[in-house]
Amino acid sequence: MINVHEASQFLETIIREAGALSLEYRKELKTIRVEQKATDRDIVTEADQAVESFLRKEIGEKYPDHAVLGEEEGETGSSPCRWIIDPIDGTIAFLHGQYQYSVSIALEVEGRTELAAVFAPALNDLFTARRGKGAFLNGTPLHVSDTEKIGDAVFASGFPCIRAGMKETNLPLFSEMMMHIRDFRRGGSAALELCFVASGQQDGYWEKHIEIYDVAAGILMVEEAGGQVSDYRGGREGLPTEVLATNGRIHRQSLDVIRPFTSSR
Ligand code: LIP
Repeated sequence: MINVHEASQFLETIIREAGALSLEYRKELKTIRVEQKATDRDIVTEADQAVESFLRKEIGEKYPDHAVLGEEEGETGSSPCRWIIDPIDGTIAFLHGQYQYSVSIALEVEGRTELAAVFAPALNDLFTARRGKGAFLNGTPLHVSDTEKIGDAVFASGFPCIRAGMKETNLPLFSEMMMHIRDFRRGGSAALELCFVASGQQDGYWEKHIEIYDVAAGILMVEEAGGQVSDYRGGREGLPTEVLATNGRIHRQSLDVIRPFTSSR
């Protein structure tokens, strides 16, 4: 149905080009057009829109029958092959001139992610993964950390719930986690946080009310690097809305902290 090897080469080419396009906009951050989305703290820039349009054009030319789900334009087409795009994951980091933003793309075939790429253009770091073939950073194989105890772990998370004005803020869970872990980081791109778990720079990441385009590529990255990903109860049915990703060794210890914060579904 699809030549996955050829698709992975295509993916690497277009994600690098998309990253280069974002860097052009990054030179003009003072004058970039910014629009409000669902709430006044939820924003989109013209760079997000331009990068998604570019990726849709490239995918449409190469694979006209494939479906595409993108953060800015939603879902188009219907096919067992679906490209899931976050054109700029970490829009706020991007807008503030920070390094930690990414372009994130996953290819799903019959509902299962087969290919993933996350590119951090300002760092020139390209993370890639292919199901069953491992995860890589700029071509070098990745492996999760070997941290055994949650007390030695560095975690990351995010707070989309606050931006969306939700009642559930992640702050009570954040306070509890801080009592158990070595330290915490908030970079601003869920896709990159997952890549940092895959590369062993961080031992874990949790986030709720996150969207599939934020995490589809990063989840495959963690799993292919030997880590574990689940919802807050340890299963998969709550994915991708709730995500707990760890090096595997500290997954159970992390679930013990997180489980009491699971809401009913
Ligand atoms: C963002 C994330 C971030 C998360 C945000 C948001 P965007 O994606 O990746 O880590 O905490 O709430 O969803 O909107 O910049 O593509």
